[in-house]
Amino acid sequence: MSVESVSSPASVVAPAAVTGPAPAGIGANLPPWPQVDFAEFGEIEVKPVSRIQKLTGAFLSRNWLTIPHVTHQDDADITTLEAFRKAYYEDGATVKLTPLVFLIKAAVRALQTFPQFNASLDGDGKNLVLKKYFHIGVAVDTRFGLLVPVLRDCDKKSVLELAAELTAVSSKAREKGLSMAEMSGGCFSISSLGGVGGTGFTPIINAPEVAILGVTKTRLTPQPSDEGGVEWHKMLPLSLSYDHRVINGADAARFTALIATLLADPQALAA
Ligand code: CAO
Repeated sequence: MSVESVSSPASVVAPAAVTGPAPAGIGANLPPWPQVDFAEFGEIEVKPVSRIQKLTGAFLSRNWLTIPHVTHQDDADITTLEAFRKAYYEDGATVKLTPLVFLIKAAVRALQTFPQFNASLDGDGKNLVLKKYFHIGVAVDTRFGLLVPVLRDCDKKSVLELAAELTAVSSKAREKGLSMAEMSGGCFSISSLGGVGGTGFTPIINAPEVAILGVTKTRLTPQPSDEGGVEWHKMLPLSLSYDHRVINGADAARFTALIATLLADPQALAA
């Protein structure tokens, strides 16, 4: 699924990214959608598609059809990070601290190292706009549909500040929805299904961004120990979709590997 920003039902407006010309010819020669009388085959119920779903669906189709996506898969060893989180909770935590917040910090460092990931193609595709700010969108599953609040200046915020902001903004998204302002200006998005499940997926890029990181459920994996035996490590699957017009596969592999390396040292990310 895409994480294109859409607003709550009360305040939907078209974001700037969809006001440009539609790419010529794309989808023009496709056969018509099959018209089927499903009632012929059994009992059915018909429900209208919500305004948010229609908007999201349009963005999804545009992004999927117009961006040459590649999804790179990797794993991050978060055994130390999980021990760090456990110790944090045992110390009487007041703020909910999930792996996602460390991913935001790691993504910022990776964007600083690989500026072509913190970029957008301009309207006619002739220039790459490199951003010097680090605003990260986070996909939130709500009753309105998928909303993507943008956490601003993540390079300047601590792990705990980001954790508190993520909790507040995801609660707001679920209870009231979000304004376009709260969902605009993102540089890079993260879509975490870790609390739900899965071993990997293909997130659709949130145009005009050029990459998105998908995360699924941590799993225990046996690894050879230094003593020649086996030890169990907590591995976090990472799925990075990138726009192949802007990013090449080797850089995507380096970017994802750097995120994995950074996650292995949670103390440094929390500093
Ligand atoms: N592996 C295992 N457990 C994980 C995990 C992972 N990768 N990531 C989070 N968890 C755990 C959390 O630690 C938490 O456990 P506890 O309650 O015991 O602490 C539980 O799963 C639920 O986490 P959460 O979902 O409340 O918090 P989060 O920070 O991980 O995510 C949010 C917040 C808002 C991103 C998430 O709730 C959400 O909406 N995810 C769905 C996004 C989505 O739909 N993406 C698909 C879009 S298609 O591209």
